[in-house]
Amino acid sequence: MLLKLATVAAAIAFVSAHATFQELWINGVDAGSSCARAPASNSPVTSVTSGDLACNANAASSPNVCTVQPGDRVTVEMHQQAGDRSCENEAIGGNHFGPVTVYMAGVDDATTAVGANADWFKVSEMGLVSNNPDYFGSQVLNDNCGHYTFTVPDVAPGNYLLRAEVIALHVASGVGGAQFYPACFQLNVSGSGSAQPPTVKIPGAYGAQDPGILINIYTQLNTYTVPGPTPYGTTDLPVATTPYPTTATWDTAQQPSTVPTTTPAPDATGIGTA
Ligand SMILES: *[C@@H]1O[C@H](CO)[C@@H](O)[C@H](O)[C@H]1NC(C)=O
Ligand SMILES: [Cu+2]
Repeated sequence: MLLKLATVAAAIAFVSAHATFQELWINGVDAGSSCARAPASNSPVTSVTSGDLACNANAASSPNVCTVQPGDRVTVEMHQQAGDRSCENEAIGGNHFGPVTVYMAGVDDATTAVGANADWFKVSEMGLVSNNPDYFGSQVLNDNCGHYTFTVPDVAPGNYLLRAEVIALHVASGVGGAQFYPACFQLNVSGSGSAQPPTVKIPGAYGAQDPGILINIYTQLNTYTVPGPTPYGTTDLPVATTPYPTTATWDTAQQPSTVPTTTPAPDATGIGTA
């Protein structure tokens, strides 16, 4: 009986460590879930060949698109439980260590586009930020109450899907052990950009035995290869050889508890971004 209770408790703790990207900010203005495709659960995708790898399982599309333009600072926000934005709880809990990635895909209509059919390019990634000690992008995400910020590249105007992802590697030393936590948002890019970066398919861009997917992270890594293509238009910082500063760069004091469902007006300005 005792053993059984302990097993149940362990199972609950494991599930509560899981997470989803839920909210979006544009230049520090909270767009909440207004243009998010909320995944049906916080469970990971574990198959690199599943269509769910694009935008997660049974994610409901939104009637809205969020308007952004090249150069905008866009922030995605992850939490363990749907609707809970509290900074008291780690964004993704336990030892779900691994990279953060962000992709975009130009589509005809972001409210109906199917992620697994889209043509994706990576726009940002944060893998191993320090190797003294090893420190991953997901840990920086947790330092910042689940917020991760990137710059919209100089892409041609139109509708896009935005895909944010954490890849948790805590049990990734066996094939199929890596856990993917993707979610998509629906964007309309305005402005006068013209870039059409080279694209990959998701699923398709990752292999089960990629060096950043089949990996034992409980050794000194020194370097880490983030899965998928090289980000378009940005260069990763080199892996630091000094301890990563764990102080938040996002202003967590201004973290809201409610979740807006209305898209912000284009060109609104808000709090600083991290
Ligand atoms: C997207 O933005 C353009 C302006 O750049 C606008 O003409 C168009 O109606 C917008 N589309 C959507 C779906 O909001
Ligand atoms: Cu997990």
